[in-house]
Amino acid sequence: MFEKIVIANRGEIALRILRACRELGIKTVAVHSTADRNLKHVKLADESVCIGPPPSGESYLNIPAVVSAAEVTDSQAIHPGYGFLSENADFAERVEQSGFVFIGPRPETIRTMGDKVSAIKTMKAAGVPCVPGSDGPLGDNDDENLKIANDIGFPVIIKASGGGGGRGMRVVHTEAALLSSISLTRAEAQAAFGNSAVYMEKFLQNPRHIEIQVLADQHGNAVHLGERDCSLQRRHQKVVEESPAPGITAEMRTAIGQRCVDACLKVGYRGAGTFEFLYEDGKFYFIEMNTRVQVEHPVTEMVTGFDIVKEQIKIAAGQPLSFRQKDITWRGHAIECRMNAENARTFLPCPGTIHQFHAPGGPGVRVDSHVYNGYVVPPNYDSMIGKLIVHAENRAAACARMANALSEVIIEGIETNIPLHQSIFLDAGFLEGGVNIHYLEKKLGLHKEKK
Ligand code: MV4
Repeated sequence: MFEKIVIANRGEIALRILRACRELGIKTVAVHSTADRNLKHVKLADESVCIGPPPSGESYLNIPAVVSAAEVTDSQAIHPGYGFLSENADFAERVEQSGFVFIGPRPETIRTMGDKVSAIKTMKAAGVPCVPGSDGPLGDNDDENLKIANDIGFPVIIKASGGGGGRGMRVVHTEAALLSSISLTRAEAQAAFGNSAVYMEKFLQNPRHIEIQVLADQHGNAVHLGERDCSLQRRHQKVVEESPAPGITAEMRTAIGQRCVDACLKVGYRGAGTFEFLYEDGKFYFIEMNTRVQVEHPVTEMVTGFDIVKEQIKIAAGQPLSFRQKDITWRGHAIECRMNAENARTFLPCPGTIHQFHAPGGPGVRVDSHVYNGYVVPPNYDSMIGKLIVHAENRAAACARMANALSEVIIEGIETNIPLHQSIFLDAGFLEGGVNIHYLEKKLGLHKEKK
């Protein structure tokens, strides 16, 4: 096992990684910006290194600074968390070239999955069901592109290969709008990602977002930990996540989970990963793979009992998975609410000082948060200040537990989305379960009518 690792992140996930390290007897190095000297994990870490000023570009995204921190502290590995450098193949490569272990997949895997055309091609070849589409980047032949769209059937969606997570996409409803939409998406993709490659898929109108968590070691073992339903989102920001997904049977879980496991083995996947699917009319369609630990990993941990972050570290250290697929069972239901420092009406970030913070508690309640009384939410980073996770015997009990837990939360000094969460846990449609990706925006009245 590693003796010492660098935690190349901040906030709740940095604290989450630190806790995993402590349980594994690994020393920790916190790297932080000047704005983050007082973060909880910086105080708790064995060592800390300031790597730059508040803007992420000059600190958490500064590859030489992060690698140097590993060098000066004589660390053996780097955990990237989520966001920042976590899915940067060049960073993973630099980490390994410098003689450290990157706690995540091989750099080539990160590169393949970062390019959405190559990710889909890889997964399709590995037997993972994908959305009917162009099966590759679109060329410059207008007639060919019109034929592809007509074969798929309108509406279609044009997506940037360098995009992902909702960036660089355009829905096209008619043949008349197709060619200009392709040109426009191409130009935007070039400007945003330095990559003009775009591809086409059938546009699914009312899908749910369901994803499969996997773990794969370096000894040819891979397992899935079931699914999460992340359909409740606003502007591609997830708001509530849960596991299991309402209505997904054990048979369906095994069927799609096994496809993901087979794909992991086929591509030589290493570490934790997430297969993102759209789910509509009883069918799963792969859209993207995330090669990092995800914000919502706790709901999977609560229902399976496995510690995903500890498993990531053990896999990176070369240990074989200590369990097989048959050892994995799912118990009860878990739900996560992302707690954000944001304005209730505008959803704009609301940085400032948290004068009072009281976390809820009791059986089946977990709070993953780095904040404390007097904590200052800096304006430079994501507005998420923590996650409230509940676990109970079934979905109804979990919803009731969440409503109670939300009523116990005290966060004073800044505005938060706790009132939004409270309204969600009073919403009949949500409480029924199985809402689609448009549900929350419709509820909030943000749904734009089609022209
Ligand atoms: C789609 C889609 C419908 N059909 N692809 C948005 C985020 C990115 N990961 C993929 N996204 C979508 N891709 C096809 N072929 C609808 C979305 C989408 C969406 C997906 C998941 C969660 C929320 C979403 C909100 C709007 C659109």
